[in-house]
Amino acid sequence: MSSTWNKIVHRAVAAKDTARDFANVNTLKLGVTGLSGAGKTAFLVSVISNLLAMAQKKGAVDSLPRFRQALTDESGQIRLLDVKIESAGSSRIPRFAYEKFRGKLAQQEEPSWPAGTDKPAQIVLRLTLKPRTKLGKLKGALVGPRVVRLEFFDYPGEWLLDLPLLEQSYQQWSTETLLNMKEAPRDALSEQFRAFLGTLSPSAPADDKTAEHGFELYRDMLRRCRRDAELRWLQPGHFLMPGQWGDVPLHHFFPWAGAPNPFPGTLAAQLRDRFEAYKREIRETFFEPYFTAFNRQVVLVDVLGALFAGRTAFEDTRRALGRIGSSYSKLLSGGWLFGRKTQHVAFVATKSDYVDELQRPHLQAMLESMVASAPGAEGNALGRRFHFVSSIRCTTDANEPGKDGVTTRVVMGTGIGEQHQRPFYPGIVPAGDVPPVFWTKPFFVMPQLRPPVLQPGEAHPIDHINLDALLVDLFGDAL
Ligand SMILES: Nc1nc2c(ncn2[C@@H]2O[C@H](COP(=O)(O)OP(=O)(O)OP(=O)(O)O)[C@@H](O)[C@H]2O)c(=O)[nH]1
Ligand SMILES: [Mg+2]
Repeated sequence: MSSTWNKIVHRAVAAKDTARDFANVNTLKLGVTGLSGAGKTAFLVSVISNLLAMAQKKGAVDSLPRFRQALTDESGQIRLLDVKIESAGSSRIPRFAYEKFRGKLAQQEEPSWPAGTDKPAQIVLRLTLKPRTKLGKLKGALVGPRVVRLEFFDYPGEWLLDLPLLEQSYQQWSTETLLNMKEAPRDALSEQFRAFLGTLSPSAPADDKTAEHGFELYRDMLRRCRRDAELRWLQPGHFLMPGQWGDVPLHHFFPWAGAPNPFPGTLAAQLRDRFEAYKREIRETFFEPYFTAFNRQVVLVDVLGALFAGRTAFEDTRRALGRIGSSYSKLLSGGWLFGRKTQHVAFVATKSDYVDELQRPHLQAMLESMVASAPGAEGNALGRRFHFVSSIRCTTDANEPGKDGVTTRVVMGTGIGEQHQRPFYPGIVPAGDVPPVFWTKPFFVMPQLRPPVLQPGEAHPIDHINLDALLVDLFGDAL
């Protein structure tokens, strides 16, 4: 897509939004982002199900009490009149398959979690509200009730890793990536790729086959880093999740610092040009049209998953988050990233139901220290907030009596494929920075848990932790 075409699309969308505003309809674009497996899809399913349930007053429990409180007026009446999923119209972005995902989670015999996301998807919730102010009431009398459209956007988590890459030149990216490859366990996992680099001459001519072969070796290394070592700082993101493009020549490059100032017609110039073309493509097809159009963003992080994957994997996730956090700081301050729309970003530790109530705030503290760990991320903290949640709560807290009379705090849950509930004791989660002593003991193995029994249908509450507080913080002010 050319940038002129992008501008035309942007203006058309903006004009549509202005016309809607006039008719008492406001649109809020919400980006649900996070590394792969962070819990984005589960989060969206739970948010939608709980909001629909709240509006339709389904379920004996009030599943979003703090959200309800935020929407209650002085006379004690709730201002939310209705929530509906809006028709997808003629959108060219696939509709988020909410009903399918929820249906599978609610299967009685064998409930199943959504599969990993491989392409972007969108869903729009239409909230009808009683006006908040006198002026709003007047406007309501003239042009109809107040409507807030919440546009949620879900996409493959791998793509978030391309955000910091946009800031780098091919030389900078290559130098940094190759330096990282010298550290364990990347050093062993990248042996074949590095041996290939050793065969290249700085003056080698441009050649499609060599570029493709190097790309394959590099991509296979990224896959092994993820599969065998659970590493997360794996760029470019589209190499692991190519999306609609599949395997195309645009991807056929790899990091190489062997010829810093290449002449035209050489392999090094070909790789550099493809890297720049890749940056242009992701900027124009993903970051500009979607990412930067968001008014609010939620960045979900599986802090516990990173912690229990061991020190190297944890440090790697921290590096990825720190770099992403620093890119977000620039985004929030209207820096290099195409102007400013995002008003705030909420960083959220997910799956907090794996630990008991006393430890959940530790996850938030750890996330804060992870995000602030990169150079540049600690400054400009404006607009960054932190939370812990569980979108779909699979456990209950309990006290487990020990043989010596000492009680241990546990969570009770059922592993996937198991029939009975049992206690899980993940140990103590450090609050904030992880001290070196933490890595000296064996880790808790985090099993995938069976989702709770859900009522079938699209508008029933789903048990969660803190989702209501997050929703208030994320868009309560805009309702
Ligand atoms: N116990 C528990 N597990 C959760 C929760 N949320 C997500 N999970 C687990 O985390 C896994 C990944 O969640 P997804 O929502 O698919 O993650 P994602 O961020 O969409 O991942 P990609 O689509 O691959 O980027 C799920 O299959 C569940 O096993 C939660 O609140 N509690
Ligand atoms: Mg997903």
